[in-house]
Amino acid sequence: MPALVVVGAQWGDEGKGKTTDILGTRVDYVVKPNGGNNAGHTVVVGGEKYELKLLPAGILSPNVTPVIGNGVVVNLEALFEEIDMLESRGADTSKLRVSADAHLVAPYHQVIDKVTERFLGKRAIGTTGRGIGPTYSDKSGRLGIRVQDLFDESILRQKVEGALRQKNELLVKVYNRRAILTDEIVDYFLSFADRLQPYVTDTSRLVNEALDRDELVVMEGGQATMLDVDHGTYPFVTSSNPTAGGACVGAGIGPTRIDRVVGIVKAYTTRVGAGPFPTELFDEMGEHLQKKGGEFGVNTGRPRRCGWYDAVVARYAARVNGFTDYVLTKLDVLSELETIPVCVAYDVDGERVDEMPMTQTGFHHAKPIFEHFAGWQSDITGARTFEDLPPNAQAYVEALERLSGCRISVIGVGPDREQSIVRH
Ligand code: 2SA
Ligand code: GDP
Ligand code: MG
Repeated sequence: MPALVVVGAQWGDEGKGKTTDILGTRVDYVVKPNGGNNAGHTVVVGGEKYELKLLPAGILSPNVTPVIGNGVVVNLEALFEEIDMLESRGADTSKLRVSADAHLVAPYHQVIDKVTERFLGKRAIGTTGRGIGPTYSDKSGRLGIRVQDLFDESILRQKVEGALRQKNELLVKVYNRRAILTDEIVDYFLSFADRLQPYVTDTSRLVNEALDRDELVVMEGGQATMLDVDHGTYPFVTSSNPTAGGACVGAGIGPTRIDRVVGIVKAYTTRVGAGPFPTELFDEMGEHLQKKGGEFGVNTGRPRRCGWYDAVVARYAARVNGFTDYVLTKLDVLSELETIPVCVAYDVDGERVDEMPMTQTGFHHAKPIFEHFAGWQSDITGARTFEDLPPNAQAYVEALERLSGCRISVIGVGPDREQSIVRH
């Protein structure tokens, strides 16, 4: 089997980390193609909880070579903090490979992220404050600093000088902050160079050669479809392409290499940060899902907004990613509810709409049209086959499958590696 892509089908935190971790036992390479330390994956292995931000969750499987692809933005402080945390808990991180082409998050990117949010006021995005957007802006604007620049001091200095000329204009004149000195930033980056060097690789070549040998490569997308800068709820998005096409760009492989595109979808919906969310709950039911599902950001600790499953979003995600399979997670969180509403279409200004509205205005006006499904009153965390699930839980899964544009191949019934039902 060649390459497989794992993509969030909603607004993130669907359980992508757990999914790559489960696959990990059979996988040779896990590549992170986009995002940075704005991500947050919780993986539970034998009752032990690991929280990963920058590193792909595949790092917890000893046979896996974890790869940070060219499409990632790397915060070096965060990288080594995470490596140290894993090493102190007995994990082996020596196989990690980092693309020489990946861009680096500089301290000024974090400052700009925070002040931009403040200046946006009511229109703030609710970013993680990790400098992700400004780093991707510099990448597109050709003012970025890349991993390879750490190994050529004269190039590094020229690039930092160029970037700071522009940043300091903004920081001093617009934001009334102090100017940042070139030496400060050059010294900051160089302080990581020796430690980083052994990990730095031509990762596109590495991954393509693994595929040539018929090894199994998983691309673990960060964030999610609805946070994609092209296909998400712009401007309330992250600044990369977490969709399947972005995984090719961010890993340096061609689309013909990809065999399966797996959408990870929660049995309900959550969102962190600002932006439209048609099925959002503002009552005790929302609080119930938040509490029972443990819906708090791994990275920032922010409470996640909660709502019902949105099949319009799922169908849209299936379309823009070309999903071959779904992994449906957190079905156990819905146990003991009497009825479970599912959004099957929207009412947009009095008109029924079955597909994602074309415009931002249309989506902001979308009101959910629900179908109601009967709940089940028993604990399902011990289920290991589809038949172990109570009939109403089976019917709920089958309804989601019918409504969401693709087969559901795996069902999550708890956070642990073992708590999964594999159907296909
Ligand atoms: P950014 O920081 O520029 O990427 O923020 C832009 C938007 O993208 C959202 N975003 C996320 N949404 C869900 N989960 C994310 N990761 C963490 C987690 C979040 C946390 O796994 O829990 O800990 O708060 C993530 N990363 C970015 C963000 O909320 C903005 O809406
Ligand atoms: P990611 O960003 O997509 O990797 O997801 P996160 O790790 O941020 O959030 C998903 C959370 O759900 C984590 O705390 C997981 O441990 C947990 N989780 C994943 N799958 C399941 C499941 O099937 N049931 C339950 N109860 N929790 C799950
Ligand atoms: Mg997460």
